[in-house]
Amino acid sequence: DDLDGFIAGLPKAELHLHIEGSLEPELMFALASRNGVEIPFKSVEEVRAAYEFSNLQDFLDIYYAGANVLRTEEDFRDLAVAYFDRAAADGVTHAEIFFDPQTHTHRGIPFGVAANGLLAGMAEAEAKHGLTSKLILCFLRHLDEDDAFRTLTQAQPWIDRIAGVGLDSSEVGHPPSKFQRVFDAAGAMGLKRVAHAGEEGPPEYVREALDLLHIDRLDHGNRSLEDPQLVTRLARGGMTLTVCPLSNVKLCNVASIDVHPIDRMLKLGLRATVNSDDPAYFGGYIGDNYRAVARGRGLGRDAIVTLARNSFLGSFLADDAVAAHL
Ligand code: ES4
Ligand code: ZN
Repeated sequence: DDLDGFIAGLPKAELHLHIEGSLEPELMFALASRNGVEIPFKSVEEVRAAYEFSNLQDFLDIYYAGANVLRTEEDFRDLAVAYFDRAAADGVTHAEIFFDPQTHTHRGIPFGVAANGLLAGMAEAEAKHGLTSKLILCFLRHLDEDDAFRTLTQAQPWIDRIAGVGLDSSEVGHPPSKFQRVFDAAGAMGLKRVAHAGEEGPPEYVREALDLLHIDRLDHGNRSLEDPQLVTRLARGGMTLTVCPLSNVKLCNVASIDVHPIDRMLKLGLRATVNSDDPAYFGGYIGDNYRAVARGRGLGRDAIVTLARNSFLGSFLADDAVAAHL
């Protein structure tokens, strides 16, 4: 049967997408040339050949280097529009996208250049495709608490256009507890809270994200499966996990797509979703991720529908908007 057509036609929300991770090599070259920025690659093929990672840090080093071509509001808008065009073609009707302001402010690009450019791209996607979106500001966890607080201060003029805060970058050695106070401050501002946890880090980091950061959604969460009591807690609490299958394989956190635990998560009662993480680097957008797990794990249409439904239930849309998407 036409499983690919079924997946493409199914309305989906994308809840775990780093916009800087949607920078395709072609756009990287175009922006490098437009901005007069040198990049350490001779061709698009050479860039793609460099995308072999054995862990998260391998990837992050090349991902932060790639972001260096992003300089102007127009660059950020073009990046976002390119992502939303791909997402719309995959049947995404709502997306909650991450950006890493510190990756830009640390190289002299003001917070507002990234924020204004991305917000312009989001408005364009809604006008062009009817695709709605929300913006989530991620703190880089390898940097310190003061730097995260400075970022939250810089965000103030845009705070009504930012849905929430997240926590990303190098997980091991940078536990959620390091950001308890800044997440408290964000919560007091009415922002939603999400965090990457249990991608490479232990189940204890997931517990910290719940207990200390008061997260509304868990990004990845794979290693929660090592702790049955934690699984029960996540399932009973209706916590959404934003799982990224192709990312897990590319970063060697899962041996192959054929052994990905997505169906096990659903059977355990977890509200798992399928997302693309950094599609330009991991070999596929959200449709590719759905197709990969559908084939690799032999998912039926019922499981695929559950995953898509979970994506709206786990979104930060108001209940009436969720109902309108389902
Ligand atoms: C990321 Cl896959 C992943 N994990 C942690 N931080 C990230 N930033 C961009 N992609
Ligand atoms: Zn991520």
